[in-house]
Amino acid sequence: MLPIVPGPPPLDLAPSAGAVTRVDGDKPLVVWSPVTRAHVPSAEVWVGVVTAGSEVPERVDAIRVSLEAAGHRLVTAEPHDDSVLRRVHDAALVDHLEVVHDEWMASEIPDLVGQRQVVPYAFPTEAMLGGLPARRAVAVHARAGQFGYDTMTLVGPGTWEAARAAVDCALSAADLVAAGAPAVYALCRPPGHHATRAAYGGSCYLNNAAVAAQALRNHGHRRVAIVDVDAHHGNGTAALFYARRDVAYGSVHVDPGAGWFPHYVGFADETGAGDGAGATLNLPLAPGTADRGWTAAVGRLADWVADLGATALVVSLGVDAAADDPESPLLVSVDGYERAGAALAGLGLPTVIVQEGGYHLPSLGGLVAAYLAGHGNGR
Ligand code: SP5
Ligand code: ZN
Repeated sequence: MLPIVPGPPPLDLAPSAGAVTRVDGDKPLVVWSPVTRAHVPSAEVWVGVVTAGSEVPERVDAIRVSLEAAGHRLVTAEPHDDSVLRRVHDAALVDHLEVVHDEWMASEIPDLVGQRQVVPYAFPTEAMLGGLPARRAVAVHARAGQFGYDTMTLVGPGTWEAARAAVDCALSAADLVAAGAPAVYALCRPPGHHATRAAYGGSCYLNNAAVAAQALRNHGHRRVAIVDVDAHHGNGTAALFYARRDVAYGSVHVDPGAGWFPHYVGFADETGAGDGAGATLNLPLAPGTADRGWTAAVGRLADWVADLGATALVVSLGVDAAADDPESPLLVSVDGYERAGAALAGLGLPTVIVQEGGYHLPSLGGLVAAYLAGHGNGR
């Protein structure tokens, strides 16, 4: 086991004097874990340039403080075994993430160039291989590119522990919903919806929402719908369930065809394959879309879920579609997020709400609180 790295001290984000601090049983329970703060991506390498990390541990503090002030009850995630996680992800990815930072630090790279976080540099794409069989790369700096699909998503000393703790948050929330809670919010971090079956990227390592959906299936729900309102298309979740009928995926996001991450997928004509034909719905929006267009799309997703006959819902709650967010050009307001919560609660389905993106620390907590206020505890 790697040592747990606690991450930087929490930001001082205490609610201002006079703020309402109460516990209200009608509000979704919050599951979190302090270990999710152990992942500290001080940098993201973007187009070859070292930029400041955006998916920082202070996100957890900002959300937690806002939800406590709004009267939500917080509980700590229970540890779970790997069975659901390994149903969702390839064993090779899970095993890689668990050991890669140790192997990196034991390699010549830290001494040679001073790089102490795992950053891939070569990628064994089909185009590179040209049909030749790929061997297991001996050098850890090469092997990093087999499992990491971009250079923005670094692995540091606490990344595995944090990502695994986020999975426990999602699994604990699914347990509580399966036991009868109408809606439970999992304060997952790092986020998950860009993680595919066998690769990590887009600031995501393990797919928390996919794990929650699979857990609800294992708890006996016949059909689970995932609604993804993060500003970006959740390519990992979409790919995991693209050919499955038992877990449907619907998403509203900034149009990848307008030049936005994940660039290659997330288009409206992707509707599922095989058994999953018709069980995917992508609603890409033009950059600059604000509340009217965005909430209309969320309403369409809700109608679509109602028609599917789903028995449970997972919401991938990214709040990076907000106007102040630095990572997306959508212009959604706090009121828009509250209305999204109300629209999805209107389905009346047992719901696990999983945190995805959202990077503007001053407004992050208020946006999550607004979504949960709109959602309430179902009906
Ligand atoms: C979960 C989630 O919201 N992931 C976002 C992944 C998209 N990131 C794309 C980043 C593009 C370049 N950002 C430049 C700022 C670097 N600090
Ligand atoms: Zn996002």
